[in-house]
Amino acid sequence: MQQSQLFMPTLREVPADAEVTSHQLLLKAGYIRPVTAGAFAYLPLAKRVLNNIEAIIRDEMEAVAANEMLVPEILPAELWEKSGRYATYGQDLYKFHNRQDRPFILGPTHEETFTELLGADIKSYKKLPLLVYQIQSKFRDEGRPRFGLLRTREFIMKDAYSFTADEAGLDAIFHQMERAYQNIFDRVGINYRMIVGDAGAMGGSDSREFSAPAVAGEDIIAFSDEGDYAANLEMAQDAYQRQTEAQEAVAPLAILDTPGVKTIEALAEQLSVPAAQLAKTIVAQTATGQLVAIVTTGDYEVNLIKAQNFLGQGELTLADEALVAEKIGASFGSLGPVHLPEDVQLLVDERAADLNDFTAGANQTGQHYQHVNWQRDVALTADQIGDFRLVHEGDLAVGGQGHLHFTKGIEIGHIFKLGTKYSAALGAQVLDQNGRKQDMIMGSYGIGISRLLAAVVEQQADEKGLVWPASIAPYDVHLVPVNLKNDEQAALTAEIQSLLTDQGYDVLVDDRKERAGVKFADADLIGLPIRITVGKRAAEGIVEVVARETGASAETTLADLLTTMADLATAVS
Ligand code: 9G3
Repeated sequence: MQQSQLFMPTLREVPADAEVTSHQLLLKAGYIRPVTAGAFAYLPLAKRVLNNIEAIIRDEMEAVAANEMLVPEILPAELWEKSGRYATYGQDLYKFHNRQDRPFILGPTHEETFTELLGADIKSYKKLPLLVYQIQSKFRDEGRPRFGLLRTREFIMKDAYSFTADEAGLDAIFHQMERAYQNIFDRVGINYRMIVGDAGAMGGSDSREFSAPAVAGEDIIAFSDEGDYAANLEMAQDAYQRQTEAQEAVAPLAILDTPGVKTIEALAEQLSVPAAQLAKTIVAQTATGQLVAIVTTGDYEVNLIKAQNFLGQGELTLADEALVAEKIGASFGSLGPVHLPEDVQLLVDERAADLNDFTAGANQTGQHYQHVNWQRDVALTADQIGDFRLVHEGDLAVGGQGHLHFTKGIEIGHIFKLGTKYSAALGAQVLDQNGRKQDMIMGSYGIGISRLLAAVVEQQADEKGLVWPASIAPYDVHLVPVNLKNDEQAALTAEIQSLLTDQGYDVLVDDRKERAGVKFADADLIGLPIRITVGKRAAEGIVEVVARETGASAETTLADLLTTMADLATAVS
């Protein structure tokens, strides 16, 4: 491709509203342009990267016998009324009416569509298992689209759906898709962590989230520096071992006046004891208004998500101070597990359950109990004890392999075991081998393709611009003649272009009438993996080859060009 014919509008500066690297560089390098908030145009270079990512995905989907299809983006509201999701997905769901004033949505995901479609024609278990997928735009009316391609209102997704007659069939496909996703992300060249969903939810572990570590990520991921443990922060677990023997009271319960002490730090200060030896109590409430007191050691924060999953009574929210004062009779900072009102449920984190002779709020404002002993002072049973804490960086990872570190992560893929949630709602049933009707068992599998493109940039760009892995770069080689008016340079450039093209390389020739400095800066900005400069030494048949990622370079002749490129490329990988 001659660069003089390429639509690649680079910018000197980038708009101030571009906050993250990928947004800034993709704008600056002429890869994307905003059309409206949360919706971008993919210019030629970005489209080529998307094509390359999609080719890898198609190859891996083919390998697991997935059928590529394409279904409509405009979907009848009735379809989503059957699953109940028309009502539950509020403002994020694009809704509209057609010329007959009938209600439609723009598809944010397609479980219902594929379930209805396959359910209409698949009636026997003999036709299963089936795996279908599409690569298609999705529409979600995000309240705050931002960070360029990382959070948009229209984005490109590969979404796949599996249909099996039983759980075993789902488990087999789920495992195959897990491997296929690892292959895809490895081939794309993105650094990622796989997060196992909470096993408790539906028997076996019900999901895998693929997260790309990057400062622009919206999730916080806790991962171990040894082994492959990784989890979203709200689910992450450390390897705490409970003490076994019960603990005797050391001294009688004593009231301590703690006027104005509102925080653990202030209490630790007053008592000259570490926060780890104090009990911290927060009060939450369930959707039905039931109060739940949750106790952790003073050095840990309460993890409401873990408590919520433990109780399984829907969302838990922090109770407000007025309600707590009314129901428990004390303000925040003086709450504790001793003498709680009967109707307040008590959960105790296992680290706190192992405290003895400790200080806790007395449930009287400005007062604490000292020398608390669980056995003597609190009617605590084993089923009230669990893991209700947010882990710390440096904690031993659950399973004891390595220590936990935190990183921001970008969710680039997610696979789920769905069971019969959609097939039951939409009547997608097959006759099983005993002739009985059975809802098809489903799984769904997504990759955010446009987000993946941006995640690669977040991880691999440098101060000069984009740096593409060879597997997805828009072109393989940037061929940069310094001065095409010079006959030797023009001839050698043409020879190299035809040699490389014959070898199957995609070559971008910078034939523009620009100074060398501008050409080199633009080459660094758009980030092709290999640059070949044809300059003064063309007369001797010598060109310079530069690897974009490492900056490694070598001078070589036409005869050795392919070898030199290969050497530099392996040095890169
Ligand atoms: C909606 C809206 C936003 C949504 C969803 C539905 C996320 C929704 C989860 C999924 C699950 C899987 C198939 C591919 C893999 C992911 N945001 N999700 O269902 F109506 Cl507005 O999309 N879908």
